[in-house]
This record gives sequence, C-alpha cells and structure tokens, in this order.
Amino acid sequence: MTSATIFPPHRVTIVGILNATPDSFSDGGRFVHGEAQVQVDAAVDAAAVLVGQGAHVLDVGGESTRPGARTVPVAVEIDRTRPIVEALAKRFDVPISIDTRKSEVAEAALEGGARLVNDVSGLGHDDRIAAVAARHGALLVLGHLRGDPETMQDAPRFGDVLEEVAAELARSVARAESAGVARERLVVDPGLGFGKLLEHNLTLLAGVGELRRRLGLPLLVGPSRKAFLGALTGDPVEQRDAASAAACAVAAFGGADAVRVHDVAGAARAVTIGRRLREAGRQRAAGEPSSADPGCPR
Ligand code: HH2
Repeated sequence: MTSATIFPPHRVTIVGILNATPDSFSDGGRFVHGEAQVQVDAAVDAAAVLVGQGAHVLDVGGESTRPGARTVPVAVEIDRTRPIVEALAKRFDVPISIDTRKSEVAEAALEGGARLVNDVSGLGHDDRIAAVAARHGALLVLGHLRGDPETMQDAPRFGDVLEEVAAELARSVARAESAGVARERLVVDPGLGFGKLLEHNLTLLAGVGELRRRLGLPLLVGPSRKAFLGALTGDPVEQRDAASAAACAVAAFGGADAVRVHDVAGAARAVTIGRRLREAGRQRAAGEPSSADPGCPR
C-alpha cells in the first residue's frame, strides 16, 4: 500500500479523529475514563458515525498533545488505544491510523490492524517509529513540531515560518527514508497549533500549496477546533466546528491532500467547495472549458 491508495489525488481525504484520552483539548473523556478504562463499544459507535459522514481514515490517539500536556507512559497509551484499534480494524473497511509519537505504541497498533502511523513530532520524539512503520509497510505521517507539547508554546520563534517548516519537514522525510520507509509511504503535515503563534499558523495554512510543491509529498493539515481559530472568531473550543470547516475549505483550495477533523460532516462539505473552486481556477489558468454545469438556478 502506498500513500496514493489512501490519499488519492482525485479527492481530499478526510481523517476522522477518535481520541481515546481522558484529557484531549476538545473531546477528551468520551471513551476513556480514569487513566485507561476504555469503552470500546462507545468508540466503535462514534467511529460508525464518522464513517457514515464520510471519513476515509480513522485516527486513534491515546495521548493528548495539547499545549502543556505531559507525556503518558507507553503502557497506558497502549491500553487506551490497542483495544479500540483492534475493534475498528475488524469492523470497518476504512484504514485505521495510530496517532502516537512512540514506537512501542505504533507497533502495538500496527499488530492490532492499523495501517498508518501519525507522528506529530516528525520523528523528533522517538525516531525508532520510522523503523517500525517500515517493518510493517505502514504509511507514516510526519508532523512538524519543535520540542514537545509540554513546552512548545513557551516562545515559538521563526524567521520565515514557511521556509523553516519546509526545511525541517524535509529533514524528517530524509530520516524516515534512511530508516527504510519508502517515499511513497510518506505524508507531511505542517503541524498547525504545534509550537506556533497565530501568524505562523495562518501563514502555513495559506501556504499549503507551496509547502506541498516544495516537499513533493501528500500534505495533511489539522486545523480542527484549534486555538488559532478561536483567536480569530472568539469561539470557545466547543463551538469551533464552523471555523474548522472554513479552514478545511481553504486548505482544499490551496491543494492539501487531507484534513484531520472532529466534525467530519462539516469538513466533507467544506472540502467539496474548496476542491471545486481549485479546479475552476486550474481550468481557467489552463484555458480549458469549465466542468459540465448542472445549471444552478442562482
Ligand atoms: N493535531 C492534534 C493531534 N494529532 N495529527 C496530525 N497529523 N496533525 C495535527 O494537526 C494533529 C494531529 C491535536 O488535536 P487533537 O487530537 O484534537 O487534541 P489532543 O492532542 O488534545 O488529543
């Protein structure tokens, strides 16, 4: 399997979020209580809703990476995620992704049926994760993050944020390739909200097309419910789905291959609009006739 199988060029792939944590910033405590009491059935029901709304991938995470979060022990993260990954892999055809920075957690999930590893640290936390992904023939998403979630928002500093994120992601890509992950199994992510100020996030979101061209790999973005959206709209975290959908439309218009979201139904509509507008612009630039028009009344 290559990234083109899951992130094909004809669509914007929707990655639905299933956080198996007690403390994720917007949806913690839905399926995990205490440290690791997992309600697998509730997670499967929630996943069925996401798939019904159009999720192409389900991303299961057992550790919050919100600003200030401390890392959780490997055994706890495995206890939270593995039973859910196994149940989802048995029940659904959509590929399951494990959102982790740790090689042992990735290994347990891949053994349990996951097919992607989503490492927000871009190998910065535990670079053995690349060898694990390579051994299992899994796809590997490399996110951009300097430092770790506990301290990343202390004083983020960039000169040219797009330039620096592209260069640092390129280094993560090179490390993954030298650990044996084939280039056609890699996906990159600029890491919105990971050690970035408002202006950094906006520049990266506006620059998804440039990032994608420079890195030459499928590009995933995760704006969902993040604080930079709230900073613009004034919405509290539980009311940021409309702003998240707007960000997804912009990402799709810019050329992103995938969005990672909580509200799949909203994102599916948003990327449809963004994608179609992108196509209209491309057709005009190429001097092609526009796509067949079903004749809208207004
Ligand atoms: N953001 C979060 C987690 N994983 N993975 C990728 N590839 N890109 C992202 O932007 C991204 C990610 C943080 O969001 P969430 O999972 O909602 O919260 P928490 O880390 O608190 O569980």
